[in-house]
Amino acid sequence: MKYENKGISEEMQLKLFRKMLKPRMVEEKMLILLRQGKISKWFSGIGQEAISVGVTAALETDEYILPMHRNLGVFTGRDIPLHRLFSQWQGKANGFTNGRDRSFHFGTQEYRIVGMISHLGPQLGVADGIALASVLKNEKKVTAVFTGEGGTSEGDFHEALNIAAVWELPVLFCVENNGYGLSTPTNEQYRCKHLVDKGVGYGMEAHLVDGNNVLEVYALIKKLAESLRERPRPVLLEFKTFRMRGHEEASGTKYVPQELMDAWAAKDPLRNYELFLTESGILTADKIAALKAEITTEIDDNLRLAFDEPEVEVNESKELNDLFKPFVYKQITHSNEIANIRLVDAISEGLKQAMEKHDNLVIMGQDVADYGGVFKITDGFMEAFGANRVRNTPICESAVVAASMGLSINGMKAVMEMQFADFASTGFNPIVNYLAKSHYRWGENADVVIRMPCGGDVGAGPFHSQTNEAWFTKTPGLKIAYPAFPHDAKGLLATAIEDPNPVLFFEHKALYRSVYQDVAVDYYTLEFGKAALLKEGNDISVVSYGAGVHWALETLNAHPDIKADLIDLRTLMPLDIEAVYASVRKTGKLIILQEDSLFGGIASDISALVMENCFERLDAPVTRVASLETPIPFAKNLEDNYLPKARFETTLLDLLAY
Ligand SMILES: Cc1ncc(C[n+]2csc(CCOP(=O)(O)OP(=O)(O)O)c2C)c(N)n1
Repeated sequence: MKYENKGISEEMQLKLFRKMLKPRMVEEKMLILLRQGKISKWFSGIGQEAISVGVTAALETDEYILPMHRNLGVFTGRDIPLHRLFSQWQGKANGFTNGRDRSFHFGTQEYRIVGMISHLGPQLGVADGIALASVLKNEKKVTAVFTGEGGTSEGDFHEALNIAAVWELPVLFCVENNGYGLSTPTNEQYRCKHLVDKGVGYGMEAHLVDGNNVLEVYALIKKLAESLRERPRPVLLEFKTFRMRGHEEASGTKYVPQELMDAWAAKDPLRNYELFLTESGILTADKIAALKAEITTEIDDNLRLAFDEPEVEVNESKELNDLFKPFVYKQITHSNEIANIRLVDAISEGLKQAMEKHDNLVIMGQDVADYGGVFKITDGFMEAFGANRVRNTPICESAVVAASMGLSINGMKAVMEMQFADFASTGFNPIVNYLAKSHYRWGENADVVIRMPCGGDVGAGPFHSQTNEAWFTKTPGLKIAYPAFPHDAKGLLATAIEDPNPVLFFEHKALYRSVYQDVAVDYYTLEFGKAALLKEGNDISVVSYGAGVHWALETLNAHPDIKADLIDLRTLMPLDIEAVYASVRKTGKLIILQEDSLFGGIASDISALVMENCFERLDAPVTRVASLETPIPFAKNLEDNYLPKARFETTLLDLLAY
């Protein structure tokens, strides 16, 4: 291998050697411990150290790096005390996740490292969000994100690179091409000659780099980082290297031809660099021995600390409490000035006032800028707040959700408009796996609200009419609001934005322009987890949310003889189940009306909870009314038949007669 010092000082050349030696020696120790059954899985980065080490050393310590499972050199390069890494890998409290996640699946703000989730691709979009925040804050910082060549086949890679290019974000996309994705060789992964050729397609500067040559990696990244800080733009880097061990230790390397192993063994980044430094007179055998002794002592001392640490304690209330970042609701009341406005106006007004209140709040979504969004909620926002804070996105829900997370990591707030709630399916992974799980996993909140225009009775067919809250109520770590009235919508949206946790905010399209209410003109908040009692009566309890509330009202208004409690849940997570219990204990009968199809919806859980907690007080089976178990159809008569509106009346009367 050929090394050129590229003007790098001897001191730095030595530093880079030490920085590569350390992860190599840590790994060698881990492999021994693995064989002794003292640690669980291990993903080896042996032979790839020059990339992690070169990139990390070239960046400032306050610039974010988003590493993968083979980037131990990023973690050691930022001088994380080894015992904390060892505790992390042993699932102990001194690690970074309180034993809640394994291996490299963690981040740490202290070291400006944001670890991967298993799904590989989402962190590429997170890097976009972090870089966007740096640009908006005028910080002149670069963000580096890693992926293997296998991960480049995911849609997330395309989405993240495309956004970074369109928005000129200072992101270094570092592809470590190590020949295999698990057992899949590159010729079964992609068909272009080099992955770096894709840079042209994204309109992005791109470089092919010898990933086993630490001086080349360091010099190039240093030069690029300096340039990107001054002139923000993304760069695609393909580092050619090789995975010298199995995908993870247990899986072996049988499928890798021996010649390939031998050829790459000859290119070992550490041995070759050691040879170069020795031949240049920068390193001596004595110095190498001293360095190894020093690192061995560091490893042994730190391992002792980790092994001496007790197993993580089980504390159920701590487990539950750590799901969300603590948020103390602050009630903000309004003056008496009111206006009679529609749901759509209330949401728009609430959002606008939140933009005025939080100058770190950014709105992102398709067509939300000049065009004002397809429902015109953000009409005029771009003029009021500028194109930096009201951002049109390309059509890429997954990367925009991920970028929202990145904004939050880097100190901002994000509201994403999902053009239609139906399209959350293409952003599903980062919602349920990234936003929902980050605080529980490593204490990082997701200060993100996703607005979800949803619902049927609009003649829009299976892909523009779904009310898909049940996809998310199942997932711990998400808060969910589903207002039915303008006053609630405005106040709950303000609270959703104040809350530093991820909130899905459902807005029923059929109610946007049909429901009017007197709404306070000022900014105000409403507390989550508080149902509203819209009607009071002793005959029966009716529980619903969203459009269902209006259908129930219509039915009850048509039957003034029925004396019912009508409960509008307003938020589904947290769920005000106590309000439901209190009502059922009074009436003895409960009917739950849900717009979505029946199976697996929140009505089922409410029913189960009431059976479990109010059984003795029930005079009839809890009854659920919901849509048919089919997709929602287009034609008016089919849609009317699908929706539970008509069935509600007959079921209500049957239950009253029980
Ligand atoms: C979405 C998803 N699909 C599949 C996997 C299983 N898996 C984990 S790592 C991996 C290979 C990744 O290959 P590459 O991106 O080249 O990185 P490398 O492991 O080679 O460093 C696979 C298939 C996963 N974690 N996530």
